[in-house]
Amino acid sequence: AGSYEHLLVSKPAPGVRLLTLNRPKALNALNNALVSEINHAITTANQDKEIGAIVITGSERAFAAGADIKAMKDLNFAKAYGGNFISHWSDQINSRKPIIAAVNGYALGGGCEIAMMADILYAGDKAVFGQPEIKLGTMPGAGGTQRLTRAIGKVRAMELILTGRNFTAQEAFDWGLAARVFPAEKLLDEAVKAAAEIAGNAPLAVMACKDAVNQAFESSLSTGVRYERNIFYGLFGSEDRREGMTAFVEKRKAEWKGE
Ligand code: CO8
Repeated sequence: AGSYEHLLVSKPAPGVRLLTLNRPKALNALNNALVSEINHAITTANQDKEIGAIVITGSERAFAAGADIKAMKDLNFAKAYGGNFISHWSDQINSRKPIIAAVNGYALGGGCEIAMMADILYAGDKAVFGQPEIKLGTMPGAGGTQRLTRAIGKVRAMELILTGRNFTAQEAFDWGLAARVFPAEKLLDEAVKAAAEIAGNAPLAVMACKDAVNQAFESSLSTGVRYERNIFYGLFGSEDRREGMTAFVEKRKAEWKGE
C-alpha cells in the first residue's frame, strides 16, 4: 500500500507494516524527501486500525549510510538554523505504535540515529554501525550524542563519537544497543515475526507499555513508577484487559477489540 519515491511499503504479515528504504544508488542516504516519506508512512500506519507494529529496514548492503552529504555540502548556518534543517527528522518518535528497526549493512550517522529512534533494534550479523560525523568536520545532529550515550554509556559513546570509528553488530548487542543479532538473511523474517507478535497483543496495552518504558528516560524513578502505575490503573478501564484476564481464567485464547 502507498507509493513513494524512495520508500517501499508492504504488509508482510497480519498487523505489520514494513517500510523499506529504497535509494540504492546513495546507499539509502537520508534527504528531506526520504525522511518525509518515512514520517508519512508511519503516520498512515498509526491511523490504520489493521496495523499493530511497524518494521523499518534498508537493503542487505545499507540500512542508511547517513544524511545525504551531497545535499548538506553547501548548507550554511542561515539555511540550516534559519530553515530548521532536519527539524522533522526525529518525528518517528511520535509513533504510538511500536517500530522495529531491522539493520543490515551500513547504519552510519543519520542512519544510526534513525535506527536508534526505533523502539526495538535488531541487527544482522554483518551490520556496521557508526557516528562518523566527526570525520566530516561536524557532529551527530539527530540524537546521536544523546540516544547512543543513554543506550551504551558515556565512555563508549564518547569513544565512538570522538573517533568516528565503526562498530559491529556484536558490539551493538554486547552494549545493549541491539536487542538481538540474527544471520543477515534471517533478519527481516525475524523482525516481521516479532512485529506480528506485538501486533497480536491488545493494542491499548501495547501503546501503554511503549509509553511507560519511554517515560523511564524522561523522569526520576519515583515519578516514572507513579506514571506507570497510573496507566496501569487506567487499563482496568479497557475491555481488552477484562477479556485478557477472563480468557485466562476460562482457559481460552483472548480476542482483542482494541477497546
Ligand atoms: N550521502 C550521500 N551519498 C552517499 C552517502 C551519504 N551519506 N553514503 C554513500 N553515498 C553514495 C556515494 O557517494 C556513492 O555514490 P556515487 O556512486 O555517486 O559516488 C554511493 O553512495 C556508493 O557509496 P560508495 O561508493 O562510497 O560505497 P563503498 O562501499 O565504497 O563505501 C561507505 C560505503 C563506507 C558507507 C561510504 O559510502 C561512506 O563512508 N559513506 C558516508 C558515511 C558517512 O559519513 N555518514 C555520515 C553522514 S553525516 C550525517 O549523517 C549527519 C547526521 C546529521 C543529522 C541526520 C539526521 C538523521
